[in-house]
Amino acid sequence: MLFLAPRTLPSKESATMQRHLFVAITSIAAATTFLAGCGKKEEAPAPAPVAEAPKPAEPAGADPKLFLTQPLAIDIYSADPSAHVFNGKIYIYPSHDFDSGIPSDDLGNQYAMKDYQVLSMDSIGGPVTVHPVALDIKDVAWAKEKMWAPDAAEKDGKYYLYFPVKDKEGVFRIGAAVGDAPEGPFKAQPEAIKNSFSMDPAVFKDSDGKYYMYFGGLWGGQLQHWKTGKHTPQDDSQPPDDKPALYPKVARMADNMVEFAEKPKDLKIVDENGKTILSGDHVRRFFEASWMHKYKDNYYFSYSTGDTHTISYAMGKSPYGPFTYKGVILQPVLGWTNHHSIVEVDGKWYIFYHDTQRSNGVNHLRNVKQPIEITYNEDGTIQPIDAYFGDDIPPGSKAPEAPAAPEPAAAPAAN
Ligand code: FUB
Repeated sequence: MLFLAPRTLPSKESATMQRHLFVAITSIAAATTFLAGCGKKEEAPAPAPVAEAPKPAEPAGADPKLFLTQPLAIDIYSADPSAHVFNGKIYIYPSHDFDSGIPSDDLGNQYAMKDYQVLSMDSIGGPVTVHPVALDIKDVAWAKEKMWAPDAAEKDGKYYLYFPVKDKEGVFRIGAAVGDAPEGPFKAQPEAIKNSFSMDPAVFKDSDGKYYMYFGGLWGGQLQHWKTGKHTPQDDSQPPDDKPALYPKVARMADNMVEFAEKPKDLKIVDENGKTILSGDHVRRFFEASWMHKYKDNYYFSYSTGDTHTISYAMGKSPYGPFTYKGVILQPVLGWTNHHSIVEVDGKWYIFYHDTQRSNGVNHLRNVKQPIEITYNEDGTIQPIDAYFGDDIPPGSKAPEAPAAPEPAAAPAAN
């Protein structure tokens, strides 16, 4: 069994005390901006015709004290933040949530997003710009519905937006769109990336200049439709509990950045004994939200465990793996989905994430939050973060504690 050593609360509290202070200050600023925005909306209501149903009120947000960091002070719902530093500035490529009115189900039909807007900021905690629509579903010839979690990359002064969307047959594919600026606009390629399937692309640039895409997602993300290597949508089942879990996929990008240079391969995740993580191991198995980063000589593949709601990670020595499961980076947040990115900004490493604080738990109305600095232990493992102090975690979702930091606790690495 992993996770034998529990975290100690006092050490966690002392490690996060300064962050709380910073967060408290930024929270008040953010809450003031948000409330001021809401107030403005209510000041001059048009007189409603008597017969017309009242517009649903903006949901009241959850108590800010329950959260380690606060929502970015912006007035759109946003989720799945893929952060990058381009030209010294922080850009976030999020999903753009909205209320489609579609009832919630296990396939995520309520996540019916139809465009992307990029966010940017000069520094962590600084003001955030919400850029105009960077890509609209109506400008993607092959797309039908559900623009889910995107990512972006830069190469030779061009910017590439990668996005999962269902095609006209209802099959998730991954598209590429090209632009001249990090915030877009982006022009979609006429077809989805050949041999792409499923969702949640994350593109990683290795230190040797090669780019790799990681992708895949269970349930509504359709990865199970490809488990035989062929497209078998009639078989929606997951592997039996005692068989290997479905792996995320990896493919090196071609030089033109809009094609794969190779057929996608499995990205193996194994336990501390080198044994494959099993399908029934919902605490550790990959579900969605791939992300890759490199710190010192180690590659870190991090991902959401879906119905156990953590961001977990595995370490390896090559962008293709294999990866050894190490533990939890981010404990469950308020809301069903947990989705993140990890990026270095000015010599410090941050996790960007989302939750449903602003909508007080409406799963498809999420908000990207102020990022949290992560701390590496001397052996390269990452100290786990608990960013939500409330009780509204879906039943059975709380993950076991991740391994504790070696004693004495190592100082945070600067880069
Ligand atoms: O935003 C839609 C989907 O929800 C994403 O693609 C998943 O990662 C989950 O966050």
